[in-house]
Amino acid sequence: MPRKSSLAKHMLDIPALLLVMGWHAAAATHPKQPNILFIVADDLGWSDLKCYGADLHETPNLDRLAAKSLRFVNSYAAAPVSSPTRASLMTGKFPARLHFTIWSEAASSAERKNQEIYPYLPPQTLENLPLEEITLAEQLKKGGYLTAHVGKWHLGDLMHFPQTQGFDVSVAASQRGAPPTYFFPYKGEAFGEYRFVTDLGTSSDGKYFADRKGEYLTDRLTDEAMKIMADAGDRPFFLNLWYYNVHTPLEAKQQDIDHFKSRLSPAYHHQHEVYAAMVKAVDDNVGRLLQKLADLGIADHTLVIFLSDNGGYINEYKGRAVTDNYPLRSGKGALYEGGIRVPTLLYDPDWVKKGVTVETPICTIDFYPTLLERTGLPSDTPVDGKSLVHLIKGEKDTLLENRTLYWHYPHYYPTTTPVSALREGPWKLLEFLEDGRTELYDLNDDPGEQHDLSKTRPELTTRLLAKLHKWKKDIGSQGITVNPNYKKP
Ligand SMILES: [Ca+2]
Repeated sequence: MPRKSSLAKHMLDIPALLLVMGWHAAAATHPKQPNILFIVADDLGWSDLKCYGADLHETPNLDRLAAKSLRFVNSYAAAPVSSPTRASLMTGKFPARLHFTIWSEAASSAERKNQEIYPYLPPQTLENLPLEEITLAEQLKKGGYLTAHVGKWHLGDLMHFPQTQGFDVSVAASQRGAPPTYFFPYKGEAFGEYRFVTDLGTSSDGKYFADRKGEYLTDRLTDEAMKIMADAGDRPFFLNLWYYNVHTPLEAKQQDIDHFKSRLSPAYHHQHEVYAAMVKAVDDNVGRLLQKLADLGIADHTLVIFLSDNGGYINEYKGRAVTDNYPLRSGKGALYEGGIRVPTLLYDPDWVKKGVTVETPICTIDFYPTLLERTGLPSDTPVDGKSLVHLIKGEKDTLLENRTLYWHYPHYYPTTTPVSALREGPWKLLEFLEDGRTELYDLNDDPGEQHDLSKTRPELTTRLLAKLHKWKKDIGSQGITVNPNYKKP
């Protein structure tokens, strides 16, 4: 009797066993936590995408993504230049708190060597993201994610590469902010130094891929990213895909350049056919990634985030203006809106069912807490950002609506002198650090920041300036100092 009873018990267990096996099979296709495809374009300006008002540029794939995503129209980079914004993405902190306020190379020396041309000296800032910082990648890896970085890094030297900051896999990272060329083998002279993108020049046996002649960097990064997605297996992945496009040097495929050259019009804001072709390269490759997610059967289980690290570059490259951030003022380097407001799309298959325009101001410091809350993982470190999960779920978030955002850029750039800024509701205050001059704008009425209200609204200006000063003090920000070697031109 005991034997029969035992057999009966086992027979009873069979459906349960199948159920368990079935669950495992389902788990293999759909891990419990969603995959995260985090795409950052470099220097892509506010109006560079069609879905943000571009005229010359063509971005059908990103427009299709926007049509089913949250499209943020008050989304800010935490800094007007590359490395600090990237540091904010990895740490959830204000760059000024990290003392990482200018791009890596400039922090090391270049800017401070211009000691005679500027009346003030910028502070000595970090050139490497400290290893002690607990990055988003480290948190997601600890939570079971396969963490992969592909593309531009710009958060430090080889001793501070993605592998040291929580990434299981890293492909094509670089210490520098731009490749010497966008064509294989991605190395050569640039800005008076020898630059290269790691990992892409040779095959695993150390030989050159002779057949890769003509290969374009952004296509290759996408190939590498798609391999990682396909090989991720049961583990949810965090794929941090930071394209080098559309940063200078301006280089693109000839047929795309020809296409946009034939479409140039004096009526357009955008006037650069090579830049337009570089934007197209980003769009083409986002299209390939979305198709790959569909082909792998994981499109309904993958969050897709797309944004830029700072405003568009409005200065000249080889004698021609690169882009225009209309209707916003200025561009990369500045704390006017054109330097920090960036196109941002967020698709969440579980919560976002149609395209929605989101007016609530957000910042790159917010993605760290957002992704941890969204994946149900704890945070081991305090952050400055706030979770966007309420917005993702279509709920109102008064905390975010009432929040004040801050910037501090104690450096020079062709578009600016050292400057700090805040945004509170519709109000935007800028404080120029050389002489303490302030400017105040109402972004609801004046998104192009053309009408300075600091003189007509002195009480408001004083209150906001005090708030900005308190923030700078509270986070331990670094200031500028008088330059004893300054020679007035
Ligand atoms: Ca950049």
